[in-house]
Amino acid sequence: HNDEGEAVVFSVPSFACQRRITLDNHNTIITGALSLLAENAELSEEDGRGVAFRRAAAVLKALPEPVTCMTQLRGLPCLGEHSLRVIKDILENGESNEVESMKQSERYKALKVLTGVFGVGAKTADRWIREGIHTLHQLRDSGHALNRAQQAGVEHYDDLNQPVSMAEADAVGEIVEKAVVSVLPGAQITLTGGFRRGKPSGHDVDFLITHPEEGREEGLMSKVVSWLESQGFLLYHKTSRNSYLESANGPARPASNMDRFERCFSIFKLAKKYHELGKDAGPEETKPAGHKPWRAVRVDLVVSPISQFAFALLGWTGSKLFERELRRWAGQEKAMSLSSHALFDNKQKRYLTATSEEEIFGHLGLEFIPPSERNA
Ligand code: 8DG
Ligand code: MN
Ligand code: MN
Repeated sequence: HNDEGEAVVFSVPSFACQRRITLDNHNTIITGALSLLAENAELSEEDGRGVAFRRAAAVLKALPEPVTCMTQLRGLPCLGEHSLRVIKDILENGESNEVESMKQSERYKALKVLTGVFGVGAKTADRWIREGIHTLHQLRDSGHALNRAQQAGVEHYDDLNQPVSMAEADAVGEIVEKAVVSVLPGAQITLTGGFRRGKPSGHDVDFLITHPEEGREEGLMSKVVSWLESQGFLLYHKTSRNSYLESANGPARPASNMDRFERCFSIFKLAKKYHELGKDAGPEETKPAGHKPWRAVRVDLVVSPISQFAFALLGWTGSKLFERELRRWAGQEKAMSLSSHALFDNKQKRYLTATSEEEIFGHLGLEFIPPSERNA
């Protein structure tokens, strides 16, 4: 409130990649509600609506203090009629009717349970729900053939739906580091994803691997994976060549060296630390049934040649909305195409190289936003 006792009117730039969004959110009830609506839209394969709610939430996350009345939101970008209605409801009633009833709906609950299985996306979940499958029990009894990812997802369901802590991320990092230097001394690993943005927990742990000498990283992924497997650290892994058409917004022209970029979606078997085993952890015979001395953790590994490292680092640090907004900014405001591999200038018809994230923001005419402020 200013001197006249009027509520502050906020001002926020249009693109999320122009804002500094830390984890210090002053409007968690509103952003939580909008994020749930976004999630529900995504689970219903309505991606356009999903993005609209994500953008609205990212505007609220950028505000320096809690919203108290609707007039404060006048002139803010990305707040559509629907989002404004939800915000108004929360300001007046403390919660949104629409969101609360959505959370209670059988369809939403079933979508959450089924897409909570690693390897199950919105399409598959929707098909199962239409067959009357709403729970894991019903899925098991249905006799549906599950692919390898989904089998692992069902087997490790509880572990994979429990957040990964920073300490666990560090423990995974030590293992990956050991694997990488064993198979290629001099190779470097960098923590990316939510943990690089300072999040205290995550749904997985993301790493980017490179070598300072261009080309030395070739074939690295399969060696790292073999090492991890031989040491018994992997419960599941699927390595894939990067398909350059990974996103609809990717550059139109692939560069020649793209096929060297590999990634691996995996599930690690991570030993629990002594203190995590529980008060009753003792000799094997006295442990309660079902207590195991390890947990399953989702880990994403990406290998990038050093020439693309800055783009890969920027692209795998997130948040997902921040990345999307960076690409939208590049295309709409700069006539450039940004991906996790490169930045192409459509007017100059050439690639703009970069060896740091700072340089990429510079090419894009954006102020540098550090990872801890990319939590859009
Ligand atoms: P969380 O795991 O803590 O829930 O959050 P996160 O770390 O932000 O999410 P994430 O799902 O692990 O994704 C991390 C980043 O990786 C995100 O910015 C987007 C990026 N990413 C994918 N899939 C792909 C992909 O197929 N291609 C590219 N280039 N980037 C991707 O998640
Ligand atoms: Mn992650
Ligand atoms: Mn990930």
